[in-house]
Amino acid sequence: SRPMPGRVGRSALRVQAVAEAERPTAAKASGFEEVVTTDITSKLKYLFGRNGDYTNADAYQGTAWSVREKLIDSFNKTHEHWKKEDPKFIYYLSAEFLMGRSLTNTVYNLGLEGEYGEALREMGYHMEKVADAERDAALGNGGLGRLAACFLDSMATLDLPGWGYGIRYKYGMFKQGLKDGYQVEMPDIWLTKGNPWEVKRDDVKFEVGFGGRVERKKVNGKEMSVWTPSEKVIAQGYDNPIPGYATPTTSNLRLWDAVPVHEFDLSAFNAGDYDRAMLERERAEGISAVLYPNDSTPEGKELRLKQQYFFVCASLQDVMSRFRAVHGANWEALPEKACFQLNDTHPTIAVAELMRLLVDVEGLEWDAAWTITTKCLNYTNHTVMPEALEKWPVKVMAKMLPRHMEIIEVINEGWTKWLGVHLKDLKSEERAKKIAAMSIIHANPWNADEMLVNMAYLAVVGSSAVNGVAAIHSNIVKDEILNDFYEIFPSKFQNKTNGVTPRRWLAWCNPELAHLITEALGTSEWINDTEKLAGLRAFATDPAFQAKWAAVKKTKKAKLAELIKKIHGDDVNQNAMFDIQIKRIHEYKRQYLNVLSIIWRYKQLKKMTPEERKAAVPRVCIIGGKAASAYDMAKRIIRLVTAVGDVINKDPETKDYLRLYFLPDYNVTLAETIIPAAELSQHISTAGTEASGTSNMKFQMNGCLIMGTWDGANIEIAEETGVENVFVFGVRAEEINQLRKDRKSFKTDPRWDELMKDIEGGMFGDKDYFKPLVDSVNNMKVGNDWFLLANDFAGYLAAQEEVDATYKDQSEWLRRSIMYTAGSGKFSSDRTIREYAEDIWHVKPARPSA
Ligand code: 7GP
Repeated sequence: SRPMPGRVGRSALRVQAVAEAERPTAAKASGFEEVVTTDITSKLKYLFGRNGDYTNADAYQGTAWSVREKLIDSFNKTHEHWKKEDPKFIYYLSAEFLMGRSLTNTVYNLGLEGEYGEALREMGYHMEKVADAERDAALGNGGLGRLAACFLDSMATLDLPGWGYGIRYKYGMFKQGLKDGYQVEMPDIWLTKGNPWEVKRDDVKFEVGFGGRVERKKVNGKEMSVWTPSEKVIAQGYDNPIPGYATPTTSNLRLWDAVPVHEFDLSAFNAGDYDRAMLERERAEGISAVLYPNDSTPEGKELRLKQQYFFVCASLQDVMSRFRAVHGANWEALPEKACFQLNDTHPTIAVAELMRLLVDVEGLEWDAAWTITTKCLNYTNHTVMPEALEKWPVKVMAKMLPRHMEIIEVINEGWTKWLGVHLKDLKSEERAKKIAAMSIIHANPWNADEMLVNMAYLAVVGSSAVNGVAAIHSNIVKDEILNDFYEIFPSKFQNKTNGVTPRRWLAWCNPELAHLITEALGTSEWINDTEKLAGLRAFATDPAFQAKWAAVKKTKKAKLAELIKKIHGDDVNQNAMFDIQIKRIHEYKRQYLNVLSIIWRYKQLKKMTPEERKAAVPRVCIIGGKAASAYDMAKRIIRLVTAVGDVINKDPETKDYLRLYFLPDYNVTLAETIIPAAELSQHISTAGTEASGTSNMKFQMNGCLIMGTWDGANIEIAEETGVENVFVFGVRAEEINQLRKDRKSFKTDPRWDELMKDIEGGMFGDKDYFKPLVDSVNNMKVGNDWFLLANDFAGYLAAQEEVDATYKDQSEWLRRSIMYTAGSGKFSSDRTIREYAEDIWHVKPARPSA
């Protein structure tokens, strides 16, 4: 049976946006809805081979295949324009793109939401329910992958000629389930129903080799290194059009699928050896099969290096073949036409691969090739976690990529020699020490027999620019992580504070708030000019506006409450404060600290009389996030959250005042429901550990107050919002090193000791399973409580009290909430991308005509 027709809404926003924006393909004449209805109906009829009786999931397919055509019209126009203009391109190389869903975003970015919404309604469907049938494209782990997706949105919106390049994983980020409160991982099967958002390019295929040997040979009278790989696969390109907002530009994310060179081994097949006949296919397909589910944890698997080389090799060949078609072998001009951003060290093999392509394949001299390579490449660091700074054993590299290992050795020889000259004023012993410390190839500090290739060092030496992702992080990169390099190349180092797309993360996921903002500002231009949000400051204390603002939040809270009901079967008090922490589970992000404060709150409530309880601020606490499959401690933290929730949520004395829910399978789509409903969000990493954070920006845009440490982008958010409006606590990054040294003399708070005893004593069951968690923060043990939970605990509880007191004054809370959105202008990824384009890429907008 068909769903009931729903409300259309959003029309005021739409009318204004359509009027203001140049539209690529949207017919503005009335009657377009009928055309859309006819189109969707026809798609459905031929896709499903029947007339009518379509489910929401069917309707999604029909709608998506219809929208796809509009998208491709715009994509074709853009690429014809760019081909004609031949501007400089930026290529964003990233092992991860966390795109989420496409239907709503595409329809809205193209300005077609009214037409499609109404067409579906006429047909008896509701856009939101139809869109709900789409599976997330979850080709990323967390922040780094989602940032790449926001960047693509902004690049297209700003008309910047630029593509993303990555891997078309068959299985993306695992689906997270809960079994008895423990995380279970299930495969992300996302391609089985087809993907309307991609175009397979049968003409875009490149060979990628692995293994084998290298020989010095005379080729055309010239001594050359000739690499004969022992294994070859084909990289098959798929294009994923990326629509900009309020512009005719639709750019591209090109993802590579690994396929065998030969369908199968015919001789083995003829000899009846079916298994062997299929072997090549299996080995090839294995390369793009799964996304590594780790975030800031080491993953030394050879297959990961293979994936990295696979997509870098195909992407570079692709760019060079397009360059050659226009400019021939004039490779000196390549940096004027192409630059590459390395999204962390994952694509760093590009340094060696570009050298190989220029020297071995194109026959350039080494020095000329090096000049071109370093001009074309730039590197972004996304983490300070030492375990996530990639280092590949020389042995592994030499076996899998023998020619690249040679090239890296030559690069390193040149580099260390250059250093010797550059550091000639140092005493010889000191100089030798410095050079050893900066060598791209060095011994494993824990195993002197093993030599490693330090990918971050290779990236710095091979790039023009190196950047961190928030002001404090860029300083840590300069002063600590890559300090030696900074001292030698100070001008290479930059900061590019992250941003998020205000389309997906405000306008489209919170149309109610977007509408209110547009009404107040008298324009929807803030959607691509977020500095205009500052105009909301004028309304921050206006009671009538506050009331409307509060009403929107209430609507969004009701939606989240519905979801909680669906998942956990519980009704929650919608007047309670919605307190949220959603992000990958990691010790440095300190979800554990959050749980401890929730237990403390619970214990306080238990001690109160019923009368006293009535004066308490009720809270619904939500924690969500995935633990890397191999990250044992993170999995224990998840279990602690669910175990504490099981006790608290059932307690008749307190359940009206405090709840704790773990929302499983946190992903982009879930974030789009949670963030607009949040009133308080927690970003409580140990100072100096969270490079930036980006969800903090999404919460801020949606008027959610922040409880945070002086870390990452929290600092800049506080500066923009007014530090007095943010709940800041905890030690500062500058104090951390000393505190870690002094820990033996540190006295924990008695409340802390009490909580440790509660967990150890089995208050939440599973006490053996929780023992390692208790031990991990026992700061009396050397090396424990690395992330200083005990240190920050008292300050955290005090800040929590301040939160309660503020919430009791709803007009003050709403004033702050409005000030957050008003102060979020800086954190649009449009601003970030403009900075990259101007300071690093030197790429200029090139907009096709509508
Ligand atoms: C993340 C950082 O943890 C986060 O603070 C930052 O906002 C985000 O990148 C975008 O810059 N890092 C990762 O997601 C990651 O995988 C390992 O880092 C390389």
